[in-house]
Amino acid sequence: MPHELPPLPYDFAALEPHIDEKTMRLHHGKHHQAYVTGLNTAEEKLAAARASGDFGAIGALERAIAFHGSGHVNHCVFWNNMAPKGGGEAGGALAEQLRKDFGDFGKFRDQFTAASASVEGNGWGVLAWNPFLGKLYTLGMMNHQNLGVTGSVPLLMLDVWEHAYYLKYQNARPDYIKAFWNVVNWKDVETRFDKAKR
Ligand code: MN3
Repeated sequence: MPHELPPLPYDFAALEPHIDEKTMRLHHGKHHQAYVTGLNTAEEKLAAARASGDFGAIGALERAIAFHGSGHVNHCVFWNNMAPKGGGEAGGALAEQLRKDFGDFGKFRDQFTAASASVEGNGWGVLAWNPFLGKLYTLGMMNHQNLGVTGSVPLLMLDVWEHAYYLKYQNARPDYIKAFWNVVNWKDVETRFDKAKR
């Protein structure tokens, strides 16, 4: 079964004024769609390689699946990490874990902001839970697909590719990151943490 682009969980204009409608339309309909298409194409080629027994391109195909597959998954997490009337601070068990691993919510927010701002070129700011080490980590992730410590589960993801903010914020990535905190859907992040801990 081919992968499909899921609809946004809110209207394209719902995150205004923090994230503008035009950016959301292009980002979801063009960029995210391209990762879904790229993943399907690479999986078809890999199936053809299995059928023919010619695995000459397996390295390139697996890299394409890692890139497009991660692009698809990351955007699915990112859209749901945001909501109109979002913002504020984390609650529940996540709030407790953030205090344990970062000191307090403000220190976590500063570290996540710095990690997101520090990404060279395209990438993501990530808060991830590592069930093996029992700890939350932040990460400035390059492209779509390096997730730091093996086995980490992404909880909160901020797209810092220029396509995510350039129309409204131009080169001012720090302003976009600041605006992001107003639309974070903490209920969604808390639910992801609760599931990842189970
Ligand atoms: Mn993107």
